[in-house]
Amino acid sequence: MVAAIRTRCEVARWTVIQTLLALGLVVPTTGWALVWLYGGDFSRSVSGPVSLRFGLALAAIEALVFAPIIALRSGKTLRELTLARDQLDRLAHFDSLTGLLNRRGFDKAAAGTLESRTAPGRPAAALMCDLDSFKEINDRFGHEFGDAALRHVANILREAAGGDNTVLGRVGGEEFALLLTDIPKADALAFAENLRLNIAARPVEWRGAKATITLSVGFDAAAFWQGEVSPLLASADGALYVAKRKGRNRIEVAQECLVQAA
Ligand code: GH3
Ligand code: MG
Ligand code: MG
Repeated sequence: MVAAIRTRCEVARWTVIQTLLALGLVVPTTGWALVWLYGGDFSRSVSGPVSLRFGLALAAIEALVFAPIIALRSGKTLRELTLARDQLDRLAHFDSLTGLLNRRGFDKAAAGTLESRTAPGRPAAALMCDLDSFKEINDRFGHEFGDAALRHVANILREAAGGDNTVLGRVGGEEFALLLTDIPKADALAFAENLRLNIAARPVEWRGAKATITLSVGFDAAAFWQGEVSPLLASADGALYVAKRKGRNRIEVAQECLVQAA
């Protein structure tokens, strides 16, 4: 954000400079054009055609000097604006701690994936994952260890989720969401179970401390999903609460009645 504001100040500064340069080009040229037009009074010492040639030569020199400067500065300004826009876009859609999509980025990517893949209706599954008793991890090992644990879990999820058919995001403090498309329900469930076991089997190690992290998962799948992703995610979220209630470190599959294709 600070960089974006700095870029805006820079753009304003260079807009002023460019305007002055452009004026530097236009004003003398206009002046010489006037000398040429009303020659007699202004140019007693130079005749009409001489003042014209002189004016044109001056304009050409100014154009040769200033045009590349203006063009270079405009190119730089455009590059800076593009960079600032990309940076803002990144901040809006990605989580800075883990590098995963944030909630907004996840929703956008999930909607795009479903739109491009579902017609006329393809299998899709949603996983809502929440780290178990994470407050205790923070309380016991410190917030920085907690951050390292979040990065660690994010890396395991990222490894597992590689591929065009999966959208992964950190959608809350210690909550992650996955959308799997074009995958049968049984395979998606096996994927989720594998993920849960993998995270439990790979403890976080950071600055001499070590802790095992476990994950509760709410799962929902539809054989032919059409429409928005939010009902599928909401249904998986409902199942997540059941997984917590039933003791954590487990996967809970949403009840069939909650699986509704739009
Ligand atoms: P449960 O098993 O019911 O999910 O228990 P929990 O302790 O994981 O859940 P709770 O909602 O009580 O606490 C979530 C904790 O996650 C509290 C909060 O400080 C921590 N947390 C959220 N975001 C971050 C973060 O970015 N870094 C760190 N270190 N901790 C975070
Ligand atoms: Mg939790
Ligand atoms: Mg939570």
